[in-house]
Amino acid sequence: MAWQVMLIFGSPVQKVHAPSHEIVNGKAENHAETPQRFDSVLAQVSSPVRAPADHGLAPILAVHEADYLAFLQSAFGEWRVAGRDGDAIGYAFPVRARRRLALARIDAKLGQFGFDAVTPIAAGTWEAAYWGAQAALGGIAAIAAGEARQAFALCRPPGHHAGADYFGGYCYLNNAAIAARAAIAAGMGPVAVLDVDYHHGNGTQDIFYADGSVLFVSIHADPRTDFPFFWGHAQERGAGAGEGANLNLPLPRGTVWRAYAGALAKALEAIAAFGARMLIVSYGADTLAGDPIAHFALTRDDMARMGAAIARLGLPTLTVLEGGYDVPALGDNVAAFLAGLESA
Ligand code: OKP
Ligand code: ZN
Repeated sequence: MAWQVMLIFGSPVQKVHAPSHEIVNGKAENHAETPQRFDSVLAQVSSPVRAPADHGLAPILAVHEADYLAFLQSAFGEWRVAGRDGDAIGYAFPVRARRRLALARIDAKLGQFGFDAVTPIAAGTWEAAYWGAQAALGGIAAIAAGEARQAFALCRPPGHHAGADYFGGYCYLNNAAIAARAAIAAGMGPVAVLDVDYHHGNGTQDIFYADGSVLFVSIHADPRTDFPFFWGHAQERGAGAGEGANLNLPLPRGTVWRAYAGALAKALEAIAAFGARMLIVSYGADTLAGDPIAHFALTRDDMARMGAAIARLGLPTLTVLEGGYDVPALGDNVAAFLAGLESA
């Protein structure tokens, strides 16, 4: 048996982000993306979780706009200064002529940089997102240094819906994209990002859409029926230098392993054909049957099968956590996926 070292990174600071509510069916409901998700994973992973070193803002600035990062850092304080209780959440969004304006009011800034009503900025959101990104960077640094062939970053909040200058879909900093750019900077490219979260990773797609140095492949619920609706359609194939370096494989609600495995085989074939030398997996356990906000029907054993199939690529791999909202089951699914990844 080939023993592979899987190093795991995460910081307890990531738990300080605890948004109270999101808008579901027109009403405020308890937020699905809770700090308990972090504990569920922590309790089930087999090796100790390392606190990441601080790699600073520079690798985050390789993906995100400086004014967007400044906004994320000041938004909650501005919300309080404006006399508001609870978490900061926008209500007006510029569907036409989106551009940088010198806006004074916090509500206007929330609309300028956000795209939905389910992603509040709470006390500690910036710190938690920052350390989640550092966890992903810790994984890249460990693989680059030859300390491990594989790493897992316990990222929460998740990242794959966040773009260069926007937040949404519970995401603020795009951990997978930050890791991909860091891997390229470390000479580990070409890089492929494989996104197996239930939802399309629109932020990651957008960041690399015209960038041929990163292949983005995503298997997700058909955006005609599921969030994020406006992106993730099969005809989105990349542009300019990135033409052909974006592959969306949407699947219907109710998808079970047999159909999922077919899409996964296509995804893996595309990654091999691209000549990737480094793989980043955006892993969401929300493909599990019974997930409270998602509608595929995979099992815990399917998570292990998925990990094993991905491992057969034989690439150095960083897995970053995205979604998965059946909190008691989350850690066990992550552990099953990682065991599959380590099995090849
Ligand atoms: C974030 B990630 C629930 C609607 C949920 C937002 C989903 C964000 C998913 N009734 N809409 O990709 O897991
Ligand atoms: Zn998801």
